Amino acid sequence: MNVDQLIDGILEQDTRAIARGISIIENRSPQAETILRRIYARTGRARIVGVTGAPGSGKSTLVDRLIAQYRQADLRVAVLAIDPSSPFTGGAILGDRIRMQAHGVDPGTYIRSMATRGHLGGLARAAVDALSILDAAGFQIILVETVGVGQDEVEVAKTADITMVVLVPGMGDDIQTMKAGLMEISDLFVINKADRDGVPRVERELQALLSLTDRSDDWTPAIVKTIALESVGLEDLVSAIDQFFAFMKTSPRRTERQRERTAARLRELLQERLLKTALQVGNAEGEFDALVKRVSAKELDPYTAIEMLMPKLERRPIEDGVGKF
Ligand SMILES: Nc1nc2c(ncn2[C@@H]2O[C@H](COP(=O)(O)OP(=O)(O)OP(=O)(O)O)[C@@H](O)[C@H]2O)c(=O)[nH]1
Ligand SMILES: [Mg+2]
Repeated sequence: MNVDQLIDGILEQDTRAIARGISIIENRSPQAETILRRIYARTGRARIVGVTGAPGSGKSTLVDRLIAQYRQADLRVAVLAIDPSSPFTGGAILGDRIRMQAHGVDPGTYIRSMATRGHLGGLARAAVDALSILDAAGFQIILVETVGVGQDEVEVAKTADITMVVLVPGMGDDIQTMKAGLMEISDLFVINKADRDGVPRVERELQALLSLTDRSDDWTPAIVKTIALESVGLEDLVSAIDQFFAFMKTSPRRTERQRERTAARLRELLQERLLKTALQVGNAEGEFDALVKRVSAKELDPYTAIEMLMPKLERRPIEDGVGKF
């Protein structure tokens, strides 16, 4: 499969091409950029639903049940599961595969795991690019499962159109310590394992916390109770997701949110590109490495080292395509 065939395959919703495309992105192979450039115009139609929450809160079970709901409505659904790397949950990956297998042969669903480790350019970057592939491939719903612990995961959640946070009864004071960052990006809360004791308490604490959170778009995050294992509350969850999209459609914040995301993405790409160029230019004669040695040996402080490198970067002529920075 050459790049043209691969891109055509992705746009024609061919599972093998989609899988290849995502692998190319994961490995940051040279074709990655070509693919991403060429499919960009075809993205922006999918509803990207981020599912985050503590390890074991039932995210995968919920995702699995959501697939069933959306398939019933005849929507094509993709899942991007960002594997938890924590040693407590590392073993869940196999379980996830088995549980989600029920949909494995359905061409209207596509499920993909991405490893948290070993991504050049960061996990968030690889995940966002993989989302573009799934979006261009015409999946109407893309569910992204992340464990709400690390910065990378919060970054991924930020790229979703809607982020739901899965909580469970008995979290006790954990809700109070829930990352402020996570609170801000949560559009919807799910209290899963509602078959357990302590639902009213989590709900109360959540409401108290919500009353303190000020959202610029005036959306009031819904709280939905589910028993994922028994598919209880799933219709409510789907309709809460729909309501959010309906709200966003008319919200003046929508364009703004879109622009913020685009700006963040461009900034990230720019940063990556400038750093790469700077290191190439700055180290053409081994200057960067020499400075590293001197700073490590405490002969020089890092701030002075950078000041010593800057003139070299600034002298770089514009003609060779890089310009001044
Ligand atoms: N009692 C009860 N158990 C549930 C419910 N939903 C999920 N579980 C169980 O909770 C455990 C964890 O579920 P997962 O879906 O793997 O949770 P997860 O959040 O994806 O976990 P990680 O990916 O490891 O972070 C499993 O044993 C599920 O069977 C529920 O509604 N009630
Ligand atoms: Mg899981």
